[in-house]
Amino acid sequence: MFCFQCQETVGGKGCERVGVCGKSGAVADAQDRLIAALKEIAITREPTLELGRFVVKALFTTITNANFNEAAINALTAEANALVDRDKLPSPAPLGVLAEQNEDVRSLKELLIYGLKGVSAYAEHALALGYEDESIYAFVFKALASTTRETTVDAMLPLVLECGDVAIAAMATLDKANTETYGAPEITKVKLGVGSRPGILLSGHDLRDFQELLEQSRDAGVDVYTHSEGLAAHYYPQLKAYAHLYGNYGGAWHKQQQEFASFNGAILMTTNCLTPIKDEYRDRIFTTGPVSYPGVPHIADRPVGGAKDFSAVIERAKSCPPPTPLEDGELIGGFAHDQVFSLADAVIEAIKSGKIKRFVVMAGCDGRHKSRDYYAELAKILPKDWVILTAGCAKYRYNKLSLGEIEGTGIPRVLDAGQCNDSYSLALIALKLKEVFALDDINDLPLSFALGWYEQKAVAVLLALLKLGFKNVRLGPTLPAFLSPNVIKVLVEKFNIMPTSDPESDLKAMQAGL
Ligand code: SF4
Ligand code: SF3
Repeated sequence: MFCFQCQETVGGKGCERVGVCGKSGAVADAQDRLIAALKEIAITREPTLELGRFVVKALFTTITNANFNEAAINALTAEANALVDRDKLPSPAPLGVLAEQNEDVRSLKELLIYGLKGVSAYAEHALALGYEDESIYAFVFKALASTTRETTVDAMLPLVLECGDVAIAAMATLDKANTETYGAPEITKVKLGVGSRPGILLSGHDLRDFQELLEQSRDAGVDVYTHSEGLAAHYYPQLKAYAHLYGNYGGAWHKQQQEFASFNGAILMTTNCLTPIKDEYRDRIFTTGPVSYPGVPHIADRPVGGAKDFSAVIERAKSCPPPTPLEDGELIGGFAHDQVFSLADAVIEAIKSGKIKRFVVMAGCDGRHKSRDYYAELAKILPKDWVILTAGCAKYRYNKLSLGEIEGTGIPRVLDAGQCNDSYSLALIALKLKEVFALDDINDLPLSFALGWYEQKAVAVLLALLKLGFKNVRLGPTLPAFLSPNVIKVLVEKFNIMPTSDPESDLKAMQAGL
């Protein structure tokens, strides 16, 4: 195996024996074979709706912390192989990351493929709600095929940047799907404590899974809690209308081994991030969609026109004791674009009167490494008249710190738009501010970045931000292992991408406008 697709890769270089994430060599190799088969589909077939949907689903399956099941991946590869038009295949697609010898070309090819994985995740969530954009499938095919044909940096770079456009399209489609289906997110207080009934814990990003489970469990005598990226479900009017959607339990994905144990109830993983399953909750965890784990029951896809059947999850929960409390209090979120636009006058007034001096985008992913304390430390030392804009699970490093409000305005200092895909909302908010203040360049806004990245959806979000014209994006806790020194040089020259440093130095740089 060789894998370096996530931030936690061994030694900041690559996982070669077993993944830090828990992925075995056999699963990594199976994923490589699946990616090669998808490339062969892309080379030999036109991107029809049916093929596009399949390729996107399969790409999503290979995202970090989703699928640990070699048999499930092999089944997808067999399906993929049957879709390849062998008569049109000039030669087998290269197998594995290291098949590309040139370090810089390899870097751009993998950057593109990881961007596609993120795009695919968002496209798949939108499709679950009946929304899709065919141009995304066309690009996915073109991009996958390019990785088998192109041999130069000059040929690959434009495709990587184009992937940013496609990531914007994917996030826009998902935003439309989520808001048209479940209503525009509203400012919402979410409970952190627990009730006295047995619970079901929903993790991952798939809102349709959440809604169907909420509907099916409404009279079952159980409470439903969210975990990690599930938190955003509370912000949607049509989801928060379920009285038994009780609150949020725990923090970001990497704490799940302790938190799933103390939750005591049934757990449903709808997407990443899943970590290796512990015995304490092995008999009460379920997977669905792209997630799979050996020996764990998997809730099947929904039949055409129907819903998934979550009765096994609900039945399992009924016999469980209620969750052990972890904390008390509440979180506030739901600051997606519509909600912030409706507060626009107050925000603009606060900027004009000097009550808000700067925005810092601290969105993205959380992760295991201690170095991510950086984000908590930075949040603590930011001036009281600075606002943090966030989306994704990165916020769990600082969203329980009671950072307060902007004095005299009632505007919280942490504005959480929702899941990582809701970074789209943050970009729309920034574009709106640019318009209101009649700026020519978005980089003239009083706005800094301290993004955290971990998996491949963050890659798609980053490419989208670059495409939207944002410069000076600070990325941490380390730069991706898959970026070669020369590719980093290009990104620095074109976009002034920079690694996070220590909180004090970064604060100084932000105060100086970076
Ligand atoms: Fe290693 Fe990350 Fe790949 Fe897992 S996903 S094998 S931790 S690089
Ligand atoms: Fe988190 Fe996995 Fe990326 Fe959706 S849940 S942001 S890491």
